[in-house]
Amino acid sequence: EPTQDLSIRREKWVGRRTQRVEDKRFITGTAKYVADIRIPGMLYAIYVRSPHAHARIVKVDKSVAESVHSSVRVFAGEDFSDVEPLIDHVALDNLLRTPQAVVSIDKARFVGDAVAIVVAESELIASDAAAALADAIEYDVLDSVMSVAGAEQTSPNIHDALGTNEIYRQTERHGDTDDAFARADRVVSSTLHHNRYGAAPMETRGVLANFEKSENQMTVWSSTQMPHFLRSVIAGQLGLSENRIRVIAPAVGGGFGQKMATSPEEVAIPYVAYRLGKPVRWIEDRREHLIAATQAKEQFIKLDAAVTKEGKILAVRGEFVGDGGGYSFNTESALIEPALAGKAFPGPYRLEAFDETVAASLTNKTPVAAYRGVGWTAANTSREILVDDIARELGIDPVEIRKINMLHGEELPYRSITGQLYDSGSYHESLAMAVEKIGYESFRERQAALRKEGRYIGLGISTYVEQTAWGSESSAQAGTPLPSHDNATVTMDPSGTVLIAVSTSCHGQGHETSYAQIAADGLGIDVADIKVIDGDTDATPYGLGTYASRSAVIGGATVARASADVRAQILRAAANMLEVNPDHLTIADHKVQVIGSPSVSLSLADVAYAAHWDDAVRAENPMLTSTKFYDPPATYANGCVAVELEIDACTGQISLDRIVAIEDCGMQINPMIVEAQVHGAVTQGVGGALYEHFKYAPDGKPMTTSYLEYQIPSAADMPPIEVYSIETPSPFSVGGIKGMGEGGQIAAPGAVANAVADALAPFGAKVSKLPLDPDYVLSLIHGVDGW
Ligand code: MCN
Ligand code: SMO
Repeated sequence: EPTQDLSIRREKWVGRRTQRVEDKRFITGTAKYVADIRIPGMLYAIYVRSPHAHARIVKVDKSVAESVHSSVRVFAGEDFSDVEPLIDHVALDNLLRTPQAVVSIDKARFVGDAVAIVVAESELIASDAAAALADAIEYDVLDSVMSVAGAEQTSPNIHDALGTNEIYRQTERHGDTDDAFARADRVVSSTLHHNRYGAAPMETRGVLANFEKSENQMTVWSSTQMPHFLRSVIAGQLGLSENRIRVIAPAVGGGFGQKMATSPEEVAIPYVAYRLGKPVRWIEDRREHLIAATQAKEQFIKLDAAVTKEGKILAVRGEFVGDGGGYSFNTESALIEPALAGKAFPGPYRLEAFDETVAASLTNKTPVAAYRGVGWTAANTSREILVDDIARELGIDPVEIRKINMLHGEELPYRSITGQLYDSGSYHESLAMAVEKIGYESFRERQAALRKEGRYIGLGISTYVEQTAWGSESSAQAGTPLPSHDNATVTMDPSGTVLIAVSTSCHGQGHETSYAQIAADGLGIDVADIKVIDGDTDATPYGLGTYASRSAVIGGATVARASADVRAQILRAAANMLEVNPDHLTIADHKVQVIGSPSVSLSLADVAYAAHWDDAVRAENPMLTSTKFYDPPATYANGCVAVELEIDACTGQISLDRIVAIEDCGMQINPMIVEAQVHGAVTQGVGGALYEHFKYAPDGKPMTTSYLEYQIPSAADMPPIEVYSIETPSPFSVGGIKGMGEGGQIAAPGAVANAVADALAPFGAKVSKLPLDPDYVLSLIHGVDGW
């Protein structure tokens, strides 16, 4: 056997619908989240946050809070003067930076901006003291900027030093759009105000930090997706040595991208603990979460498409303007939305030319950061709406127009006009499957019949390409280059059971099961013989954690490679014991066997024991362990979502009847997990299409501060989601795996929007904003916006 098996072994476990091993502790309530961890003597932190969208902070009178109780201590902006402000690292020229102090000193730039942290021996005392302080803080309230329109003009400037609120604007021309527009029979235009919505994890954010002075040791528990990266950031901002910091992500109740970049709180709370020499914890409440945790996805997209009368889309001119909120979110960027949208815009379609204008501006709203399908949701939704608009204008069937413009599998690998290298895919096959499964043909008849009765049903289709496997290459192809580095360590102990330590950091996706499946097939053992640990920087090798649907490809490959290496070590040890050539051995069902004569075998446990304790056997490598690295090429998953719905023309209410989702993520490790991921992502996409939007009053006061006003879909709102798979392996990645965690949210909103426009075609409806709440739907019917 080769010592370095670069493919993933697929025997008993990989590809099987294995029940998730981690779920028992989640379902029985025994999983430990940050809020469950208690350290004797720990102090409770409560934030005092700005009630104003834009205001100078004039005076923070700490004595008001400190007189509430002897245990109260207040940390205001100036107390963090030796903490480096947070800044984004995206390596793009012409991007203006907006350094963010972990607690603001000069100004509040959105309602919820941190102005002080109050710490006390109990949560109640801290709350009382924080409330007293909040009433006493003096502000000089400024005009607030609530729109990206005119952002390049000055006044008022959200960051005084910048002289503008527009922090980036760049046009990249791919191919000759002028020529394509000159040749076009028609130009079809479409605009989309993509709504501002965001992650709604069951667990809000939370940090517990403990600085033990005698040990010179800082331990930080945080509900994070990126423990190692957070450790690097804390070390840098606080000036501590990195090996003295241990970051632990205990059970994390959902992240969805929001817990990816470092929050100011994740630096401020450790600093307070460091200063006090005591454990300090902060747990965000839901209202705080809805105003202070990052929001997402708001963009203004303008598209002009040059098309032929036969329905060929020659070229597009696109403008993507992101509304970044009060700061270009540190360690990420206000660009993540519009920049990723621009690069992903072509999706599965051929374009001869594309003008890509990307801009990001600041407003006095909560900063925008990652949320499942960053940039890609808006890009996909706007593009799929445009494609339907073109079809309607030309009188071509929406399925037909997609077929005309879509890449065929044989054309792949294919470099898109924006430079994304699609590895492989099943664009036509996924569309065909969606059309078949949703019953497209018979639908049209039903629709026509129902329309005569005054009932409006609609069917919408949205195809997508999902960029996955974020390593250095993928992030560069996305337009926001960042290097990456990930590893896994696989170790077999003397009894023959296995520990896997990974640098990805699961927060709901099912990695314990998926990785165990890979190692089980790699080592000829069962999932039950394997323990997977992640989310602890002292116990796992360095890496960037879990986001951008990278873990299956990267974590899967590092585990496969390290397992292959350990397998080779086992075979060498067994070869010593059996006095045969290791090439003549294989592993199956907990045994090392001679190929062709399975009766000559050793139990894995005996080999592992000997490899540890028998100096004649353990030879050159005393431990059955291996750490492997992987920084993958980009891989692109694809699929298609089809939605059938009905609109009540009197109330504007939408009811979803059916959702069909076709997923192609290459080789699947666990089809049951893939299916569940599609369920979650599609549901979040439906939330964005129909319900979710962070609303602000004209003065910048948030109007969606609880789940009464910020509505997310419940099980009752969702029809069953029918998921079907196609497996087109990636020719580039280890094992042919592609990621898939975001596809549903990328595709579903476009399918919903197109279904609404289809249902309301008799009214000439054209969707130009989201969500499709009843008010907006009625305006589409009656032709008056703001009905
Ligand atoms: N998988 C598989 N076979 C494949 C691809 C994936 O079996 N070919 C499995 C993986 O093993 C993994 C899951 O599907 O268990 C998702 O894998 P992947 O697409 O690699 O995505 P990540 O594990 O890197 O997760 C990140 C992705 C993102 S970016 C967001 S946002 C999101 C999502 O996952 N956040 C989630 N799904 C989430 N699910 C939960 N429960 N909670 C979140 O916060
Ligand atoms: S938004 Mo997902 O964590 O990339």
